[in-house]
Amino acid sequence: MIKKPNLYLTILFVLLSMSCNRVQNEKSLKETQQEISILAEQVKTEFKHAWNSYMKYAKGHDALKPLSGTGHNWYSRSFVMTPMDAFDTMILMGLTEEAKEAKALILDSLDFNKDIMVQNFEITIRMLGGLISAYQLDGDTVFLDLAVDLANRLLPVFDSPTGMPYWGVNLKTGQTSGNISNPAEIGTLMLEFGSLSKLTGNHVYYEKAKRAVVELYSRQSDIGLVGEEINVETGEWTNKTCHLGGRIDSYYEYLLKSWLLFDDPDFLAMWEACILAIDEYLADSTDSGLWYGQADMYTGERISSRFGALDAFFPAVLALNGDIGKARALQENCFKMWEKWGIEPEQIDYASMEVISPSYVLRPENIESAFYLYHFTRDPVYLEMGKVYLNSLIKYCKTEKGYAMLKSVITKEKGDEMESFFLAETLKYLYLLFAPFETIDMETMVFNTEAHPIYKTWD
Ligand code: DMJ
Repeated sequence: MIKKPNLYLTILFVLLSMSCNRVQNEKSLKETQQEISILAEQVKTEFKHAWNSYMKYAKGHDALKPLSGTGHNWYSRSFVMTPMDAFDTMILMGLTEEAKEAKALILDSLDFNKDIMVQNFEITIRMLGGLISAYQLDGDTVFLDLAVDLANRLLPVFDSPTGMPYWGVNLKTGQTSGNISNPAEIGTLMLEFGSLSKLTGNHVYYEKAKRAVVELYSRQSDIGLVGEEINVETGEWTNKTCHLGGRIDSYYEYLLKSWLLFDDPDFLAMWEACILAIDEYLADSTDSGLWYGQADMYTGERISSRFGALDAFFPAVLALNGDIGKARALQENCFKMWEKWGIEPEQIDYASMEVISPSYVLRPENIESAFYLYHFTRDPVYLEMGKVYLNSLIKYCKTEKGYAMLKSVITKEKGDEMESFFLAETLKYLYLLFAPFETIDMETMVFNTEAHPIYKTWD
């Protein structure tokens, strides 16, 4: 017969080891806290390197070219995308001097009365989102005036027969262009246009952006999926592949976040229906864990096992939805995708773990998901991921003149491009992962898809 251990001795042993562990944990926690603060400072240093390089080589342009040390504009004139995208990151990081520089550049240069055809989606998420955050964080009403002026110039995009927005609009003439669009470009306007309505009391922005989403949603298939391309004039799908990657990604993100920001139950209903279909047809439980692949929007049949840097936003959305188990499982694979090549490629085939598209354009999504998961779980495994992301960025992308994209994560050959979202998102999420929790109150705001925080300041 196995002898039962003496109960009192067992309790004493457990209590003793608990108190030893506590002392050890307190010690390691203190050490960890110091290490975490150092990491946060290091991210700030890297941010300053990127910003100072922009100021030195590309001041006033939309973006820095980090190899040639020159500037680049998206259109025939600059809309100072980099300062606009970087401004609220500077405020969150406490970089007061840099924020002053950025604000001066924005206020000196921004004038939307230009005869230029712009892409509604990119201008909305970077510029309109940036202006709204800038107004909410800085308090200067000039930012709000600029946001209103810009939004009014963008409004003609919604004048299609379906109410779904055209691809682009001329900021001066209001002429629209591009009748082929996609769920991301149609459904990623609500946070910016909706919050502008809340801040100004003018409902037109909320109504137009919401109608676009509802029209898109009403054209999903019987099994609840959308395709990759749709004609906004006829409402016909021109590409029937559903997935979580580029062209669809932030449509799903905004359904959930619009519910959280506006308490509008229509968004909750749409989100709940969509996540069921995503779980049913896109989720793929494989031997290597959980992935989300591509499926035919009508039959639900799997089309491919493509997944990439853009799809890596989804653990963040799952975590925000309270689905921590799935979020953790997918993030494990997102991190594997990063680690396998030392930095993540744009797209892989998760069935073979082969690279399909080898570039890395300094994207944030993998880091964003680690940030959300750390926020909700406090599991240090996500801090460890953060260290890996930071070291990879420094090792492979840092140049004398900024930070550069990689043409290939296999060869690590650099390209002459530093997207403004590197300052808006990539370094912001990395910083927030290591920064004190009180740096951002996640209960009162949501991040737009360009990581511009939008605060719920209304009832
Ligand atoms: C950003 O402009 C946004 O996050 C968008 O939703 C997707 N692409 C980039 C970052 O990768």
